[in-house]
Amino acid sequence: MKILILGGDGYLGWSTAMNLSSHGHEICVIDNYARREICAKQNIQFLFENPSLEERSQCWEAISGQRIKVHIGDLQQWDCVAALFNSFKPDAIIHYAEQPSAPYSMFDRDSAAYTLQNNLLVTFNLIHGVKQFVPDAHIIKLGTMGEYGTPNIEIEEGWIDITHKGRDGRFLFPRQAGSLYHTTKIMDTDLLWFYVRMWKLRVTDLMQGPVYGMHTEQTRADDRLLPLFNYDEMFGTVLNRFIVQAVCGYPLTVYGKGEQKRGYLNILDTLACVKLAIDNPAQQGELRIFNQFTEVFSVNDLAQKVATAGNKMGMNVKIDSLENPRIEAEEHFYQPAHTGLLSLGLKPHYLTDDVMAEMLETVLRHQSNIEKEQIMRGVKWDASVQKIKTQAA
Ligand code: USQ
Repeated sequence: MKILILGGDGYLGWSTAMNLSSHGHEICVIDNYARREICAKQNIQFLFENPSLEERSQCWEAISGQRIKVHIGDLQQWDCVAALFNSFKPDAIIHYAEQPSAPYSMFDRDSAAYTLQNNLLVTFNLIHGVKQFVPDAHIIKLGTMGEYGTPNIEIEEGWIDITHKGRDGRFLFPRQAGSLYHTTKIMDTDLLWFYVRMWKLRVTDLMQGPVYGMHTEQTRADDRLLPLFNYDEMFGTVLNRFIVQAVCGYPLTVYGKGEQKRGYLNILDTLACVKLAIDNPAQQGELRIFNQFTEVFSVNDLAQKVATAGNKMGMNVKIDSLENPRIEAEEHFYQPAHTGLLSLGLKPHYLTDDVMAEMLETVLRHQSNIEKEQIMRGVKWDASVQKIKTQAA
C-alpha cells in the first residue's frame, strides 16, 4: 500500500514509518519540524541525537534497502497538502501531525493558540485532501484516551447506546478532557465524525493512552534511527520521564496523590495497533474507534515499578510527592473497555521487569545527554505562570 504519514519526524511517526516500510509498504512522511523548533525555543533537548528526517531516511535505506520518501512542509498550508495528496495518492494516511503535549497547551496564550490552530487546521486540511484527491483512502487518526477524561462510569470503546424516555440512540461516548491539547483531540473527532456523515469518509480513530519505550525492531540496527525522545515536563510522558529520572538520580515526580489512573502501552504496541488498523480498514462512511492501551496503572504503580527495577540495578531511586501542577482527579474510578484491537489480533507487550530493565539500560547508555534542569519546567494548569509573565512584561 501507499501510506502517507503526517508528522513523520516525531516519537511515533518515525517509528511507524520504519515499521510499515519493513513490511513492504511504500511510505511517504511529511513534517515541518515543529516539535524540534518548539523544543529548541523552550531550551529542551532530546535524550538521543536525532539526525534530520532526510538523514534518517538515508540511514534506513542503507540498512533495509527500503526507501522512505521525505517531504518537509507545513500541513496548515492547503497548497502543501493539495500538492502532496495529488502527487503521492495514498491508500492510507496516518495522522500524527499534532501538537501532542498537554502541558505545552496549558503553558501560555501563544502555545494554547498554536495547539488549537495547528491541530484543528491540519485535521481539516487532511479531510479536504482526502475528499478532493483520494476519497476512498483510509484515515487513521491518533486520538487519545484523555478525550474521555475520568468519568465515574465505565468507558466504552468510542460509542455509547442510550435509552432515553423509551427511545434508543447511539452516540459518541461523552468526552470531558483535562487539557486544551486533549480538547483539540475531541474537536478532531467531531470534525471527522461530521465529515464521515457528510462525505462517507473511511476513518479509524485510535484513542491512545500514554506510550512508553524507545527501541523498536528497526531501531536496534543503528542509534541514529532512535525516535525523538523527551523526558522534560512539557513533552515527556510519565513513564519515560520516570525512567530517565531514575537513571540520573532525580526523585520521581509523582503529582498529587498519585492515584491518577491511565491506560498505558509499549511503543511496540502502538506500531502493532496502527498496522492492524491499516490491514483491517474501516468501511466507507464509518468512524471506527478503538481504545488503544494494554494495561491500566496509577502514577504510584509506575513510580513503584521504576524504583524496584532501578534499585535492582544498583540505582538509589527516590520517589517525591509534588503539589499537582495540573487540574485533574487524583483518586477516581477508571475502567475503560479495550477489546477491539485485541479481537483484531493484538498481542500486547506488557510492562515486565525485563522491559523496564531494557529501558533503564538504554537510558544509561545515553546518560551523558541528560540535563536535570529540564525535568521540571513549572507549567501550571491554573495559568499562574502566564500571570507572572504578564506582570513582568
Ligand atoms: N504525571 C505525574 N508526574 C509526572 C508527569 C505526569 O504524576 O512527572 C501524571 C499526570 O499528572 C497524569 C499522568 O501522569 O495524571 C499522565 O501524564 P502524562 O504526561 O504521561 O500524559 P498526558 O499529559 O495525559 O499526555 C500523554 C501524551 C499525549 C497523549 C496522552 C494519552 O503526551 O500526547 O494523548 O498521554 S492520555 O493520557 O491517555 O490522554
